This record gives sequence, C-alpha cells and structure tokens, in this order.
Amino acid sequence: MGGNFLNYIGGKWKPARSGETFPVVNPANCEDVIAYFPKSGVEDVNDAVESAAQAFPGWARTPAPKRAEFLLKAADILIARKWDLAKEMTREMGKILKEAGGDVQEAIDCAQYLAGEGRRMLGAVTPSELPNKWAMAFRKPVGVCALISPWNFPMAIPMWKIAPALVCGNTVVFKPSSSTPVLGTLLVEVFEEVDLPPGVLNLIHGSGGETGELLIHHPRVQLISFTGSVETGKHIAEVAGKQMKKVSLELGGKNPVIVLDDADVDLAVEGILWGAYGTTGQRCTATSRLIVQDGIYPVLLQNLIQRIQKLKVGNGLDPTVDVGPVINQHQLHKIHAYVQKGTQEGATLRIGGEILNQGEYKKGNFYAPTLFEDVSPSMTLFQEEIFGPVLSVMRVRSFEEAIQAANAVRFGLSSSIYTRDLHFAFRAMEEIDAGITYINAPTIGSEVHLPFGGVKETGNGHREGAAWTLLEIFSEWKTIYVDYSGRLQKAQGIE
Ligand code: UN1
Repeated sequence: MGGNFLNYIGGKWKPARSGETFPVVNPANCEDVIAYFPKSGVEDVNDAVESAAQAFPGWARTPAPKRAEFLLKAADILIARKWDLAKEMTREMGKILKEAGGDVQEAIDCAQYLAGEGRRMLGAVTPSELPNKWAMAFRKPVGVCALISPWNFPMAIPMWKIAPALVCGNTVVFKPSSSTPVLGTLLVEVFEEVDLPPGVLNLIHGSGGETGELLIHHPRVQLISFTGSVETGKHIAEVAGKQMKKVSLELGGKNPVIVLDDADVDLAVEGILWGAYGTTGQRCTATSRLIVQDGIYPVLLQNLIQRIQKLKVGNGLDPTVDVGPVINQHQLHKIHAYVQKGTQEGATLRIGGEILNQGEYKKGNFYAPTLFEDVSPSMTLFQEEIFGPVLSVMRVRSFEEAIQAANAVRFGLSSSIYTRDLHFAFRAMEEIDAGITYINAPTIGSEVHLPFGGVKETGNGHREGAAWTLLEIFSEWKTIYVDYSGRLQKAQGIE
C-alpha cells in the first residue's frame, strides 16, 4: 500500500484531470497515511459515465449466465485473498480483523449467490384473455447505475450493489466512500483481473459533496443506489425525482432490543454486547436502544455493565481487542456531542462517555463503550442515529409499552426481542415497525439472501439482499404480447 491510487475509467487507471488528491489515514493511528486518491471533478465524472454508457449495449446483450461467470471468478479471488483484504480493511476502516474477514465473506457470499441469477432471473408467462395469444414479461437492464457506498462495510456493501447491477446487465460507475477508497479500489482490481470488459465497471474517487453530487446529477445516470445518511438520502431522492431516475436508498437505523422478564439473561447480554459495541456501533443495524422489562432489569443491567467494563478498545489488528476506533475525528466529536446532550437532557451516564486520547490511544480516534440509563423517547439519545458505541436504556412495565417505545422513532431498520414466550415473540414479529426483527438474536448479522432494508425514514421502499428484491431495483420489466390468431383481437371484450 502507499502512494497514489487512481480512478478506473473505461478499463484504464487514471488520475483526476485536475491532478488533485486527498489522503486516507488509518483511524487507529492518524499518522499512518495509507495513500492518496484522486479528487474527481466534472470531467472525470463525465468520462466515467460516458464510458459506462458506451459499454452498456454490449454488456446488456451478453447472456446473463456469461455475466454471472465474472461474479463467480471474482468470488474465487476474494476467497483466496480474504485475510489480506481483511487486514487492509482494518487498517483503513478500523473494524477488528475477524469482523473485517466477515465483511469480505459477505461480499463473497453475495457474489456467489447473485451469480445464480444469471441462470434464473425469472420472468413470467401467464394466460392471455384471448385465444391464440401469449402474454409474458421478462427483465431488462436499466442502464448506467451510480453506486454510492458507505465506509462501514467497505467490501460487502459495494458488492451488494455491484453484483446485482452487473448480473442484470447494467453498467456501473462506483463511488466508494472517501473514507474507504482503498478497499473500493481493491474490489475493482479483482474485477479487472477477471477481465470484465472495459467500461462495464468504472471507479471514481472523491467526496460525496463534490464527486457524488456530480454523479447523481449526470443525465445519463439512470439509477442511483445509495447507502448512507438519511439527510443525504433525502437529497438524492429529490434530485432523482426531478430527473425520473430510479433510486434505491438504505439509510439510518435506531435499532431496539427488547428484553422481556422471561428472557435468558446470559443470551441477551451476549447479543446486546455484540449488537451495540461490535463494529464500534458503526452499523446501520447496530443496537442503539435497549428496552427492558422491570422484573429482569436489575440483573440484566448489572451483568451487561460488568461485561462492558471488560471490553478492550484498541487497534483492530490486535486479536485481544473487542472494539476498534471510530472512523474519523469528525465522527468521534459527533458521538461525544450526542453523549453530552444525553447528560444535559437528564439521562444517567453509567459507563464510558469519553473520548480516549491518552497513551496508546493518543494517535487514533477512540471512544469508550458507553451506556446511558433512564433514557426516554423524548430524548435525543433515543431518537437520533449516533453511529458509535453508545447504548441507551429504557425501562418498561409491559410488552405493549416496549412495542410502543420501539416504534416511537422515525427509523425502522432492524430490531430484536429476547423472550421464551412464543406469544410475545410472534406478536413482536408482527408489531415492531422495522424491516428486520430477530428473535433471541442481536440486531446485526443479516444474511445475504434475505431482504435487507427498512421502513419509515430508513429507506424508500426497496430492499437489498434477496435476489428477488434486488432484481426489482436493478432491472425493468418488459411485457410482451404475441398474437398469432392472424386477426385483430381486442382486449376487454370489445367486439
Ligand atoms: C450496514 O450496517 O449498513 O446485518 C449493513 C448486518 C450486516 C450488514 C450491515 N450483515 O449487520
């Protein structure tokens, strides 16, 4: 690693036309500058979109099973390189090594799974209301897709978008987060190695505010798939709406775990720890609210706090570390501002609540795993996505009160309930307003072949993950009627 990285446009590696670059640093040691990346401007974006547009007709005509072969070959390379890539990911993004391995694995799973669509991509044949006439529908690609991915899953989320886009026959301009461009580049290099035709997958670096903005406005971009903040998502939806682009958004979460009196305490503690502090709380699916019934409250909180005290914060390459750094200084201070606001609003800070910047923590962006008690739905801590290792706890009397609290936010991504009572487990499945509900398991850990996404401000109605939901995003339906009667037949019974 090191030196200058480039954009990948039309099968060639190129700097930004302006020659300008930006650095990427290791969040566990900000003195470790990993590399410099092109700050792409309007000409670079135009070149990338143009190259995708030129490659589109040829790629759209390539048989889907052939397109899928590129995904399988890419998956094979990722398997061989899994732990090398994971190490680079820990250095660039901070998550602990075993989680980084999971991120690469999710990309592998996704590529393998979606390659199957190359031989499936089912359409529909259905009876016609008229004799001697066939009615059917098949899927066609959309066109040039702008894929804009976040930094928290630098390999999995790009693959969630690239694999379905490619297998459906679209061409792509991919802009990884400017915080994780190394991993974005390493992924594109894999597709170059398997000889994906030039122009089918283009890579462009730069910030969301500049490069991303140019990309979403480009008139030849027909589809935008974005994962990130609600605020940016709303802006993209507006831009896309005005230009009638297809748009798929995966946005924030404020994911609750409900623990009922009859729950297995140890199991719940394990799940809450993993959901709230795994990936340093930087998942859209992270557990950020804990809603606990009165009877189990004292023992659950006592056990949980004891376990939080033992979490080791540090560089994710150290195998004894549980919680890695926060992505950057901006996020670190944003987390701390939420924590200060929590105290001001009357929540009780039980553990953590501080930036760690002494000794071994001096050079990185580290935050102490934090837990607040006495949090109520009117507080900022309860409502806003913090994207850091901060868990807010609320005490409730009943299942009904727990559901009401769980639903009292503008997000609806993931959720969980710990109970041994089937009655309440099934009611939670139905009554929690979220795209995903886990029973006796944490809010994180979705599998690639099921719908992933949420309700309310978490998204705009699309789901990633499952092939059948992804195909709805990345393809268009074409309906065909074949009338072989040899005469004019009129539908709707018109004589
Ligand atoms: C995200 O946080 O944006 O369910 C994605 C999970 C992972 C995906 C998280 N499989 O936590």
